[in-house]
Amino acid sequence: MENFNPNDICVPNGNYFALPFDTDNGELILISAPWDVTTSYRAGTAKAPDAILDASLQVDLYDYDFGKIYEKGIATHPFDEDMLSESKKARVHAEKVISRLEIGLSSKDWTIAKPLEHINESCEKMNKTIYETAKSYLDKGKKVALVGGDHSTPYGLIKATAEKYGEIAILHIDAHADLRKAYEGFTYSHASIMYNVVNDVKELTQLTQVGIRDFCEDEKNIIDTNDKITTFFDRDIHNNLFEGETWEKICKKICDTLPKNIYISLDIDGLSPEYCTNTGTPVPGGLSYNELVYLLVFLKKSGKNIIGFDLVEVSQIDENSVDANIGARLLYKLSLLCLEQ
Ligand SMILES: [Mn+2]
Repeated sequence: MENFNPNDICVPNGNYFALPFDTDNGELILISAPWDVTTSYRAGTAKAPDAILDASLQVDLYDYDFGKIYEKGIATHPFDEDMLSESKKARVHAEKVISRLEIGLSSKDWTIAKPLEHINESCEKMNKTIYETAKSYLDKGKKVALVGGDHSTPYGLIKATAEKYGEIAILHIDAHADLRKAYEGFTYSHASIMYNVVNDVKELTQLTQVGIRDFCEDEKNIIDTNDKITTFFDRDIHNNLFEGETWEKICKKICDTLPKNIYISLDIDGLSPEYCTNTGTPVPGGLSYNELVYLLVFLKKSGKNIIGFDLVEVSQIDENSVDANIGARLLYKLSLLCLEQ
């Protein structure tokens, strides 16, 4: 930090926010996951880590809520070019699968089954890479967070974090419930992340979902019958706000469902689409930026310990959009939450 003046013009150094930390002296390590294989509607989120890193250079480091806490150290794990090229290859297969399913072919049809197998293998390899990278830092006593990529990418991080802490509670902010079993035949679909976590991560004690407004009947049944899952549907949140309940009271209810240690999985489409115009599967409704920041700061001020997080589904297909800028600001806020006060 010696030669670093946070008030000066920012000099890009390959790190998020151009901070002068490395993976040895940083307290929080950010892993980029340039991966976008199973997105179902619009692709593009594989480019998010790069776009967010660029936009992060515009973020003022001094924070209204947390002052100079960044001095504790936010470091950036080296960018994984291999993951990006593997994502591009697997995406070509995935698009074939999706277009064949859309004309009514069965996932057992041989023209689908073979590429599907290839895609599922690629996704497993990506999960393993993220898991091992995260574990290596967690073993050194660091906190770890992930910048996606689509919502399949944090699987390995969630697993490694759960193993490290012995139990894990997740605050999941999203438009979608993500409880679909192997959506479109993809075992590790972005639409299945919470289904996979609920079923595979035995250390999971609680999944609290906020902003959910897009789900199928099967997903609603899972929500209704699994007592580890509490869902604050977007419609209920907004009905309550319209009828006079305060956002503070709703945040308190959300907070009360969670233990002290929490992991946050933030899909940018949990926000209203005006804040994430390029995201893969936007849905009207959702939280405002200020509501989300209020909730995050509320959790911290209520004494929660944020043990890790992911920020996923940001996309900046249109270079002039504000998506990456908003993503970078949320990445910064979430990073600060992880640092010890
Ligand atoms: Mn989503």
